[in-house]
Amino acid sequence: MERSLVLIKPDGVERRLVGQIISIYERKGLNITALKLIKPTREIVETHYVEHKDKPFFPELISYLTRGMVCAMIIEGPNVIETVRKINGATDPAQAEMGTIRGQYALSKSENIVHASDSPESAEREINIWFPETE
Ligand code: 3AN
Repeated sequence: MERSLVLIKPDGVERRLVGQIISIYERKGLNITALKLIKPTREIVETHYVEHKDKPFFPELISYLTRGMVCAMIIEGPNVIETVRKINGATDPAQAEMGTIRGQYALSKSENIVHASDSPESAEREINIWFPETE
């Protein structure tokens, strides 16, 4: 059984899409094993996105993620990392298939509504950042 760290980012919470997005993961048959609403600190978000710290969009990314509430989840299931990334769709919503969350709900590459871990190693690292109490 695999775990993924999934975030509904501030645009998703502001637009009241939390319930709809969670139900997409649940209808697929995945299990949400931890969930919280959190207004993340800059430190949490900078640690989460450390791989992008030298990218030109990093400052914009940090202010986006820290501007409001984020719904953070641990989702479990067989092959969950690949499955959730398929459900979320391509990073650029313009490239995302219409059946995906980003295809349906997002327009912009910088505000693309959801995050999901891209490997088992990333998942464990990210779960430690967002849910240190479960470790
Ligand atoms: P993913 O979230 O699909 O794993 P990453 O890790 O490449 O994609 O990007 C992390 C986040 O950084 C994206 N979810 C998006 O918010 C932001 N981002 C990525 N590329 C760009 C870009 N070219 N311009 C602005 N923001 C970007």
